[in-house]
Amino acid sequence: MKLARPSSQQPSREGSHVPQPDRQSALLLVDLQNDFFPGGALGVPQADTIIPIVNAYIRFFHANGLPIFATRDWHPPHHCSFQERNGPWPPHCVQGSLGAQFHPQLIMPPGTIVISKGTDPDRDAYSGFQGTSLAEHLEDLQIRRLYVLGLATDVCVKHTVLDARKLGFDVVVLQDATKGVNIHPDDSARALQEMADAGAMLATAKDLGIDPSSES
Ligand code: VGL
Ligand code: ZN
Repeated sequence: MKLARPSSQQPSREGSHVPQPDRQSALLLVDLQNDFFPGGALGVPQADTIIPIVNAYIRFFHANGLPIFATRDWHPPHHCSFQERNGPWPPHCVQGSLGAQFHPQLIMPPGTIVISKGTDPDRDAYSGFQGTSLAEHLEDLQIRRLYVLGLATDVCVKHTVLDARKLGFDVVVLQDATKGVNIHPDDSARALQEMADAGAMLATAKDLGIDPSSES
């Protein structure tokens, strides 16, 4: 991982001074794959309820000509994070499987940049920056601020956001478009606090002037 660029961003309370996306902003979708939705191998409770608002954010960024990145958990069979290898999780997001595909109701524009992670059989990667080219892509496009949404709040969203902050990106967590696994009931709330403590801003659609109920 590259070293941090200085960031002017200060820790911020929820909703306060949420910056509007500018030409150095990108949307980052985290692991919106079938296995993380209810009925999937590692289904996040109520994850399906965020799909309309995720699509609204995608439309907003795409309409403004801003880049959209999508990470995907992309494990080889017998990945070290699977229970068969004493890892914490059931098998999920195996490369090429239906469970590893993006949710069919997501409307991802052509040009969406897909970042695969967790591809090393012997290393897990909860962060979209870990072992990937995400940081280099963002630097190429001169992106300074990331708007982050997806699954799961308390696992991959959290690790991705914390890495983004360490790398010097400004981060806005779109908290109405994330859901957590919540192995402990307050895991998501704690994860959001941890991200805020690291200087991420927490925002909802209203802060960006997006009406989540609007279709197309
Ligand atoms: C994730 C558990 C295992 C995630 C990935 O995307 O949040 N969670 N692998
Ligand atoms: Zn995984």
